Amino acid sequence: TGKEVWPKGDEKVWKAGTRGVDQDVSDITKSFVNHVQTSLARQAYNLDDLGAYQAAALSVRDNLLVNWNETQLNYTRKAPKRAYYLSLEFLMGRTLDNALLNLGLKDKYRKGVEQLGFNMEDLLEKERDAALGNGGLGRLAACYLDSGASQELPLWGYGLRYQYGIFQQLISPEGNQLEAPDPWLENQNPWELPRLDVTYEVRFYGQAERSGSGNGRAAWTGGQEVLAVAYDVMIPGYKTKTTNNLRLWESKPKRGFDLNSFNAGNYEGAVESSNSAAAITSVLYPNDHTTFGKELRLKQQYFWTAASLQDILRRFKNVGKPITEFPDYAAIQLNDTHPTLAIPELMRILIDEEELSWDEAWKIVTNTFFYTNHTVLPEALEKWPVPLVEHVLPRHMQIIYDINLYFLQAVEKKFPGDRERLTRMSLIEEGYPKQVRMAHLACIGSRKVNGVAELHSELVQTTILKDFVEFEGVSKFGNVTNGVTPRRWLDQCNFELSDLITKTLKLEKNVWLKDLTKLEGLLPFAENKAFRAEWAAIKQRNKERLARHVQTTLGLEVRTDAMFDVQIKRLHEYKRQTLNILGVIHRYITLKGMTPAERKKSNRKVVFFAGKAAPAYYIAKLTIRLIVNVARVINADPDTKDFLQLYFLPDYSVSLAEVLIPASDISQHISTAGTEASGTSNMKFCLNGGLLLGTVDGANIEIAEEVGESNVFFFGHLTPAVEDLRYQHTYHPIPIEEKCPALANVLNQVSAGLFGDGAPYEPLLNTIRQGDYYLITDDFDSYIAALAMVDEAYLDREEWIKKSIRTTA
Ligand code: 6GP
Repeated sequence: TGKEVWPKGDEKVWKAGTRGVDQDVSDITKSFVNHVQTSLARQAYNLDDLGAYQAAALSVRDNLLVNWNETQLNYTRKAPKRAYYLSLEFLMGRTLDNALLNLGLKDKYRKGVEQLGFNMEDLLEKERDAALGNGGLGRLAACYLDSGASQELPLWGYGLRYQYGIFQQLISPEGNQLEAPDPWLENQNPWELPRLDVTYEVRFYGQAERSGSGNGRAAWTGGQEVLAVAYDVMIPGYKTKTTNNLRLWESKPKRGFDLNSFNAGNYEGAVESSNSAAAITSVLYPNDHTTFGKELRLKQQYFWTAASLQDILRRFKNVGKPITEFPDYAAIQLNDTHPTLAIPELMRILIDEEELSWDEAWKIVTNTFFYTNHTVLPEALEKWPVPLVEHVLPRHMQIIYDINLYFLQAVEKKFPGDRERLTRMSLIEEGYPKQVRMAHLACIGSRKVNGVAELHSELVQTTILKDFVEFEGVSKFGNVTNGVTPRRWLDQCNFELSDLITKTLKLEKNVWLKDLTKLEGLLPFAENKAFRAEWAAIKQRNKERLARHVQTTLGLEVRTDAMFDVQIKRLHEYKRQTLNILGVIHRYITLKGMTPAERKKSNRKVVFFAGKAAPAYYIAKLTIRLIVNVARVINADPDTKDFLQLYFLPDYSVSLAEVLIPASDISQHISTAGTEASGTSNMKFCLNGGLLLGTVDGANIEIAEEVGESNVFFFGHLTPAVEDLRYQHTYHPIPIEEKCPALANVLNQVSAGLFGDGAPYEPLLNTIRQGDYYLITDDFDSYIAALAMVDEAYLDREEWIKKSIRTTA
């Protein structure tokens, strides 16, 4: 291809001018000072911690860029098959600390900034989280990027550069969640690189005219055209030069300004189109597990998939291969159904622009895409009203109808006369309005479909996609259990434990941090008393760090001579924070009924909650309110406050998780069986020596297989029982006083005003008293019994520490 020929000027001069990665402290201080003076236009006199953080970040970024450039050049030269992860969410958290650890430059930077009069920990605290995600799905995407780079795989992420990430959560004096915008780009973002030269046009609305010649082609014209501009975020691998890319798109008007309207004296009209283009990437939708069918969200999905595909195709074309070989050079992973429009969009490009036949195009498409499902909850399965799709994306609606036609013909051929099956499997759900079922489209347009833990993948195959397994064969469907990056979730957030592990295993840190099976080497040390003491001392210091954090952020005093019990995740009825808080109330009532002598014998406990509720999720918000008000009463009660404390930590984030997880003795993963696809924080807690209290659900099951059931506290009904129990609730309800007196008492105390006026909580309490879809009445007694087992186990501290070590191992 002639690519090896040096393209410009004298190669030697270029090479001599190429900056290496900083190696010693004096390089670091030089580049830091240089950024203070030339990038920030400041000096020692007016440099605060935020400015110093920015200078440090810019200097680290220079290092990342050196590696990034080399990695990308290498990919371009070698033209390997590349993987693309399309995700509407990337919950990255902070970058500086992670980048320093991955580059192996943390100690040197610490020394460097100290010489310049700063403290590294203070600078790290100045960084705002990049919170372009809601929860599990978005954090998983971030972990995959870290691991992809660390494993030196040619993996790029594609997402949106939202102006506002997930809202900031505030808690009002009454205990209500309030939402404030998250202006995370306010202080500039040193981790991104605007690529103003990488832009693509994306069309919306307009008309689609079929060519009429029977070749299936159409012309899509008119409507609105907006511009996608690339912003690149460097993703460093751990202890490797490989630095991958996360490309985020920002929307911009194609023409800043409509000159015709302006000349006609319509200034407002002239700016309007520019506003509506910019609005596309203005905000992350804060809903987790629900879809609302909003036009702007549909536009986000199309904008992002259309820009990403153009970019991927341009890169492929540079390789110079025929389009039929596209699947040999690109694999595109769909993170849930959000990017499913990529399927009809690639069909459109291949048919209308590349002029392939339908069959050729479909063959390419179905060898390119891979679909990951993240939930079987019906309210989370995306559906788009046909009239809306027709309006916003007229050509895509035609293509979806065509895909559906050929698909249903094939189904009819295999199952002749089975009308019900056709109705169930159709891409279009009948009704007013008709809706496009995105999971069906993602499934038939992909080469493989996976769930995210064994049980969940099984449920995908036996419930929501059962008909598709019967039609396409089971080999297309599989399981890929989630994982987490041990770099952030152990080495970075729990450096003392990480150092102890390194010392104990007698391995280089980078060896076990890239191969976690090595942790098994810790097992024999569970029997070593001195090792246990070190292990426990680290847990204790992590508790004190968390307590300091609560003290400085909320001004509250947390006891550190207690068991720390943690539940941190999005607020959702299926995750059953309600079960947890009702359990806390039960414990409180029990403690109140004890004599002081009896109380003294009981286990001290501090319970932490954190998590955001979708702004329109009324019941979830009531749960927060209940937690906050129970905390107020319990923490102030002189009878019990030494034995039970409760905290709701506002504004849960990746950074907060990094402080909470290492401090936990026990964490709760207590979803109704069959509802939590996997969970990933359960893995993080275990990695940090925290034990699990959970239901037999999601990845809890596989974790228990690894750590041994004796080290996990399981309770509750199993998945196969759930349907029957719900049936009984509806058709043979048993009064709660009879079925579960302990729970009835707890609910009545809340109603009666033990935690302030009970009336506001009635709608929440009634979800349990009537219907009880998430089976709180069925699982409460076994939950309380499991909590008692946890208490008992914790009283034997040496045995508990053994469990903790075994869990990590
Ligand atoms: C979540 C699942 O609820 C969680 O169990 C899983 O660990 C995580 O995805 C990663 O796979 N799902 C979502 O966050 C979501 O929005 C549509 O699903």
